[in-house]
Amino acid sequence: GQEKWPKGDEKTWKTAMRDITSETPDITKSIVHHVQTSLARAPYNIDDFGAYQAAALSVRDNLIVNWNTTQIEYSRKSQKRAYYLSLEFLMGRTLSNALLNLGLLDQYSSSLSSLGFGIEDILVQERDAALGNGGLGRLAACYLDSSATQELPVWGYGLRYKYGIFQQLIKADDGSQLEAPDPWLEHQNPWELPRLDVTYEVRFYGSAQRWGEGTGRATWSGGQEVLAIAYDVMIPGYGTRSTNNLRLWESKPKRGFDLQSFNAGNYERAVESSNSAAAITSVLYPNDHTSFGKELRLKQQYFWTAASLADMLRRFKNLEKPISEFAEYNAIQLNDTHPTLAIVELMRILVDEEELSWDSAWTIVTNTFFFTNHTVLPEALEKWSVPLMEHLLPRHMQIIFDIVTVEKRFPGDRDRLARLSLIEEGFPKQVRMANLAVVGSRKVNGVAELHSNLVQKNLFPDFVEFYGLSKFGNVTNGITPRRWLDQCNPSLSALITDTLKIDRNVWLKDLYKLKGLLAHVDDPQFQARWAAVKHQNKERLALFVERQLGIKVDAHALFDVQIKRLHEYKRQTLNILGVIHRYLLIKSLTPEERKKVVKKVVFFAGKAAPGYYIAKLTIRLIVNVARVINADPDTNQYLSLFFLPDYSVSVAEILIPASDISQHISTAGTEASGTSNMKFCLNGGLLVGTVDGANIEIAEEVGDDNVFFFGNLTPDVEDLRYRHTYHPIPVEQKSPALAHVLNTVSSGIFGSDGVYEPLLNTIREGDFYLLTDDFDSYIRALEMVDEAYADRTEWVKKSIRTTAKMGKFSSDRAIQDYAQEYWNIESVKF
Ligand code: CR6
Repeated sequence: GQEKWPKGDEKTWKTAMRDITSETPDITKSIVHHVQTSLARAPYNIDDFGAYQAAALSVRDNLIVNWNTTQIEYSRKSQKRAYYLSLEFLMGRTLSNALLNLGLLDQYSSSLSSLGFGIEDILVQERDAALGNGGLGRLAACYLDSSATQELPVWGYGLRYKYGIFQQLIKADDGSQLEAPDPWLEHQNPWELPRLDVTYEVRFYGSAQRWGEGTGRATWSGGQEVLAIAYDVMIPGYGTRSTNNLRLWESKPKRGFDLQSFNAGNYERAVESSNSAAAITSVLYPNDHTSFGKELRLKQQYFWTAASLADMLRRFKNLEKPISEFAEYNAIQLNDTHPTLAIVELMRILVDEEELSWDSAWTIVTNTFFFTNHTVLPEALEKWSVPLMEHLLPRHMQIIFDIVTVEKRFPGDRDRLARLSLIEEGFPKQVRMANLAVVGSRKVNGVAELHSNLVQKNLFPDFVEFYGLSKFGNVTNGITPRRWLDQCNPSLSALITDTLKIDRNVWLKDLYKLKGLLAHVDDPQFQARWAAVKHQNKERLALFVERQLGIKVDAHALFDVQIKRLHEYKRQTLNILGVIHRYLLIKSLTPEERKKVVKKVVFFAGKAAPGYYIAKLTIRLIVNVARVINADPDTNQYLSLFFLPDYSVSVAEILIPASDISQHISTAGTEASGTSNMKFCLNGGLLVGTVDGANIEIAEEVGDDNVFFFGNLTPDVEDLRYRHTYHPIPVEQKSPALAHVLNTVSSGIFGSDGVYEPLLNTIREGDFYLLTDDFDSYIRALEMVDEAYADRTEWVKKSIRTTAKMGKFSSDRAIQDYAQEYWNIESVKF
């Protein structure tokens, strides 16, 4: 291999520079060029971070060229486009993905090496772009990758938050979560292009005056005007030059300050108004599955939808088509209810500005929008108070009231229409955004079969009755195999390519090709290579943990992983109580009996919303149980436990390839889909899970015998909850094993003073998430995992079969579904 020079070694750089001749690879020249010009630094002064920046700028040059070509082709062909409106895009790192998609990884690796740098050290210099909370935001990122890869004219629209999801710190003394800001833009971000010339004015407050009797028109004026500035993030497709755009908006005061106040001698007030404009895009709301109704959040939503629609309109007008054809050229996907105001904003533009009749405008709107629901949990369903809306967006509130009255004109009985109501009665009245999204969209979908059924049956049954079933559908989520296999698990990718004897770029674009692995399941040599790859990934994780937490990890043990946002419905509590159960059990065994114990390392990672008390208490319990278990010399060779702080896309890329088993154990009917379950399986990890979300479809594909299912089923949940309320049975009676675990925690061995009582009481009283009902069956499932793992050959076969049957879960398939069944767009080839 190539010799590795010390970082930023003066001699290396100087030699490399002196030796720049016509023979020098262009890539090397380009990196050096960026060091000297873009970074304005002397090459011998460059550290790993500088080398990362220069490499990134050099790669970006390629992207810009492809991006421009693609966008010109889109304009030239004037085909229908689709827009993905998402308040979250959880992109992670870009450099390695861009290198993979451009097919330039090897070249950059050797150029950097000739300059004295190792590619691995360079890639980890990049800070994650973490503009999202969890699955919903990462799904948006996977969909952008798949759209570009399939050469589909799809743009994303989002917000350029100055601070992404908070950094999670674990307090040394008591193990609780602390939040710190994520200043990801501190250093120049090479992956975005500021478009200082692409700006729109967005209005807030003011008043709306109706005019044009019977037309529904009005003029909205006064209030505050804020500027939206575009930043473009290039999204390269894999194995194609096609490069799409993710446009993120930044807010700015329209003028440096409010001149009127300034002239009146009120300097402070003038600056205040400019601060309030900049505040709109300052921070991502760190809540997953909860909506608080905060004014600033509503401001974000309107600011983003208004700027995005204005931008789409401007692009559409360049086509010189009549406005009545808007929906023939534009499809807009609403990622959850967050962008629902776009429906109202498009009505405002069409009625007030384009002066279309209400009915023509409504026809266009309801042919343009598509709505994806991502959860049935009531606390996540957004509602905005009518007084707040009237204050912030007076014209939009009028339009919503008009939609209500106009919809009532349609045939159907009054009662039924009342139930469709967009306005919830009460003090104050509230606008139900999900209902508005359903009424204003052409189609509504959930994110896995079970979830889409629940959307129809439990969330919107009256709408199903009113509009018919054809308005409702399902698109099961997917993940991009580029990032979630090739990039995060290069050894497995290489083994697959070698085994299938087809080009990597073929199976990475047609994931069903993985089926070809089935022919090799019984080949002992292949099994050994497969197992060796998993082991290597476990060693990589062990090293990572040792560096982070200073504790050695046994890579020969069973690796059991649960990584996701902390939430009661996801039941990390069930998992940690199961760990305690295992610990107590091992302690009760004789030395002879212990020989049969399957050695296990349990990993947790995930953030809790800063205001979510019970979720934060769960983290604290996990961290403190880990401290006790890992320090117990009597048992720690059989069982150890880690909570990895500050979970992120990049941390997931290390954890997922290393897992033997992962946990997806939500109360049945609560996890809409889950997407990490797909990532684990694609990397040959098996699942222990409930019959919920996409777990069900994964089992359909890979076979029931390769998934460890447990727990109550969705149809029984309601009845069980009813019984908890009206015929409660004490935990001691329902599950003596669980009662013992709860009492052990209460006894104070993981921290005294009753700190965990509020958490334990959620189980002892009410137990909304059914831990008492599922605990024993959960423990049995984990025992079955142990038994299966004891037969290592069988286990490896299960692992191979699982990966082989994951074709369905490529986000390429999901995006095809959207493109064909919903958006009606075609790829643009050039
Ligand atoms: N939290 C669902 O809970 C789903 C993703 C993406 C979620 C999860 O099951 O896989 O969306 N929902 O569809 C919301 O964010 C509201 C999630 O990420």
